[in-house]
This record gives sequence, C-alpha cells and structure tokens, in this order.
Amino acid sequence: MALLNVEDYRQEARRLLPRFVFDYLDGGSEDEVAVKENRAAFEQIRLTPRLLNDVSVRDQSVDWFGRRLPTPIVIAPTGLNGLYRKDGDILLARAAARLGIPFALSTASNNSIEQVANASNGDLWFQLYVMNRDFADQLVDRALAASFSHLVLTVDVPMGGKRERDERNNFIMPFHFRPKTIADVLCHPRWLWNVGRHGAPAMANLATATITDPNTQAALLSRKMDASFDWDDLKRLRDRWPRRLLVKGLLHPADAERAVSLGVDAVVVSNHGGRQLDAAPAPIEVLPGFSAVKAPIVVDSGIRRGSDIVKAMSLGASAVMIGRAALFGLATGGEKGVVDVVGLLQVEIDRTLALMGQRTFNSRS
Ligand code: HOC
Repeated sequence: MALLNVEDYRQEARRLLPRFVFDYLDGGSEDEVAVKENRAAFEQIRLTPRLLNDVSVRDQSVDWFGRRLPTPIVIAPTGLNGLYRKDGDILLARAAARLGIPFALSTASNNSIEQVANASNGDLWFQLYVMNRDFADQLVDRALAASFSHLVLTVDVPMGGKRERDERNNFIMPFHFRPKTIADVLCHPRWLWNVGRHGAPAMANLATATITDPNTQAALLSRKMDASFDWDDLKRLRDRWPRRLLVKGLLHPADAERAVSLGVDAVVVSNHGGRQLDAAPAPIEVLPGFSAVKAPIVVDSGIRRGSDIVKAMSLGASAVMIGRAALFGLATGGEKGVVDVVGLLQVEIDRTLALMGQRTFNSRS
C-alpha cells in the first residue's frame, strides 16, 4: 500500500506492531477524550486564503533563537523508542539530523544520552523527568557534558495518566510476559526482527538506557515522579542549566508567563498527546491565549497534517513538536520512515502555504 499520509503510516504501524506496543504508542488516558479532541480541534480550524500573491517560490524555514530551522518541526521526546526499532532513539536522532531539525531525547530513552550524542551530529535536546532531585541533577550534568543544546522539563506528569489500554494488555510495571503477550509477539515476526533485544524487554530491561539505576528505572517506568517539584525547583533548574530551557506541558498562559519570568526560554503548550489529564483542553484550542507570553511557544498533540502545522503557526506558534507521527514512521521504516513522514509533512506544508497565498510563515497579505 502506498503510504500517502501520516494516517497511512499509523495503519502500517498498527499492522506491524504487536497489539500491546501499538496501544502504548497510540493510546491515551481514561476515555481518550483528549486524544480525540486534539484531532477534532485541528479539524475544526479553517484557513482562509488570501490570493493573487506570487507564491511561485515558498520557504517554510523559521527562526529559532537566531538559527534557521528548515521547517518548524521538532521531534518530540517519547519514551521507550526501542519498542519500535532496535536503537530507536538513535534512529530518530539520525533522521532529525538528516532533516536539519532538532530531536528531543526522553529521560525514558532506550539509548543513553551519551550513545545518542556519539551516534548523531544533529541538534539534540534532552527532556527531563524528575524522579528525584539528585538524579535529575546528574542527568542535567550529563546532557550538558554531551553537548545537548536545549533542556525540556516536562511538568505534566506529577503522576501517570490512567492508561487503560496498557492495563488491559498487562503492559504495566512490574512487567511480565503473559501467554497473551507472547502470542501477540509471535504473530509479529517482522517486529521481533526489527527490535532485536531492545523490543519486548524494553519495559523490563533498560540496559543501554539513559537511566540504569534499578530503583530510579522502576520509578520512571511506573511514572513515580517527584510530585513535589514546584516553581522554586524550576528556579534552581534554571540556575543549573546554562543553555536554552523549555517547560513542556503547560496549558494556562499564566503558568507560561510565570515560567518565562523565571528565565525559561520557551514553552511547549501540550496535553502530552492526550496521555495525561483526559479532561485537558486541546493545546491548539488554548494556543491563542498565549499571545501575550514574551517567549516562543511550541505546540504539540494531534498533529497529523502539514495543514495542522500551518494552523498552529497562524495561531501564534513558533514551532511544533511531533511525537506519534514520527514514531509511526520509525515503526514502519526505521530512520528512513521518520525522514519520509517529516518529508511528507513538509510537502503538505508547502502546498498549504501555496493554497493560502503565503510564501513564508511571516508573509500574510
Ligand atoms: C513507561 C515510560 O511520556 C508517555 C511517556 C512517559 C514516559 C515514562 C514512562 O508514555 O506518555
């Protein structure tokens, strides 16, 4: 089947992955209302073209702190990327480097900070979960030493969202193979080949991961974060990390303004792809409310089309993050699959700009 859009890649990933893996990737929390709303909110936005402009040449590049990104896309931090391909984090980082866009490595990675830094020459960002403060400090120091350019503190996981698909599939800690899971795996031999040793055991064995300490690993995998982390801790983190700092997971403009007042460089408006608070609003819906925030705003959750990215940019975003879309590409075609998915989003952005009568993201007539 020709893979023409992100949904085609999703369907292909569904075919290739064991059910418990696809559900972990695709699923949200509780009734998955937020997952559905994230899509519905994008679909409800209409773009009104302004025509009779010369759009024979388009340029979708954007400025990011004085640097030119070829397209306003950042590959979002996602946990357990080794579930989709062996060395999934490295493949994502390499794909991003080929595309000239940033890749954010999750604290819950299957390849370590150092491995990813050694394997890629692209722009690397590190996403931080705080399970305990001392350990978080060590991660920050490692990311600094490995030349990661941005730190992305995720703040919307004081505890895990209720992932009922994962519970039904027994994809929970402590992880044990059950007969149903084994049957699921055996029915997907291509996946077994693709993941090698990183796949099925990724929940139970993170030998090459960023976090190897068993207690911290267990806390991370059961999403036992430090729920006492607050604004004072953010201030301390700001003092510790000298490069660009982003806070990810804010949905209220007042929180964004407070973060920026503490020296945070940019904010990611996100509901974690509908995987945390199921009652959360769609980020794209609340995005216009962030117009007074004096910092770049990145938005994620529900992006499946280039036109979604044009919509986000026209509502005030400086860039977007894609999570699941990149992972559908990874699961389907490895590094090339990620490049292809981002490539098709770029082609869709280009076409949308032309149809909108816009040459660039700044030129609106
Ligand atoms: C099992 C890994 O952001 C998600 C991730 C959380 C990663 C930490 C736990 O699943 O939404």
